[in-house]
Amino acid sequence: MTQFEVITIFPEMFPSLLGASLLGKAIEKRLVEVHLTDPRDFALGRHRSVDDAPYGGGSGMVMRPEPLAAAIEQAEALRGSAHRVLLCPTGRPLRQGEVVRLSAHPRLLLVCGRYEGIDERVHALCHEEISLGDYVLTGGELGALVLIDAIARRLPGVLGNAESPLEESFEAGLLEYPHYTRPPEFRGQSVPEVLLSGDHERIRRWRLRQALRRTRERRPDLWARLPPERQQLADEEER
Ligand code: 4GS
Repeated sequence: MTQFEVITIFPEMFPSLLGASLLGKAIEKRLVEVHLTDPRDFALGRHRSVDDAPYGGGSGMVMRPEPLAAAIEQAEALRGSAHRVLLCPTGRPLRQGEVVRLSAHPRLLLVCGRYEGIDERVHALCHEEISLGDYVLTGGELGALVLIDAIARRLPGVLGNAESPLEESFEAGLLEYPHYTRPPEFRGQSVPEVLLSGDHERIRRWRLRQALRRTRERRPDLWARLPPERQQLADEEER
């Protein structure tokens, strides 16, 4: 069971994605809980503003610290303390290693940034910062949803038999092998003969070889981290 607290000024971005498919079932089965808290509910003043102009000048607005801190503290007061993660482009880039590490926390609080950025004093309230990647989004909400999805699918009971969480590429540091289903021939392209052979050991070795070759060709960064004895299997002869 993992509980997520999401701090967002756009809570309406969440229900449809959290309600569909495997994530929806995981929430139904209470394997995952997601609570949304809107900092605007804690904003004071006639305009309920959650942002303000940056000290020192410049373009864009900055999220004010008080409504964010009040939202974080209310969520934790109601349901318990949590590991606090700020979604922002200056964070550590999200990779499967981060997903595995964060999965160990029973409660995760995800703070979604908006506007030009968040007042630096809110960064100090969080345990760590995670970035979805080196591109600019309109806010941290998609990052929070990505984290919820990637963590949820690793929880026992979420995937069923349809997919296996560990066989998948990134946990082994490899890209996936190619997949095929019926028909055996499609627009002149045939399914590799080995997959129709019924020889499970031969299939396993072929798939590993394909995964290694694809990783070498497409992701030299991942390839460089593989131990030489794994790399060597890419050029192994078919027996
Ligand atoms: C990301 C990112 C992001 C940055 C939010 C500009 C609005 C935006 N958040 N990973 N202001 N990449 N945030 O681009 O997490």
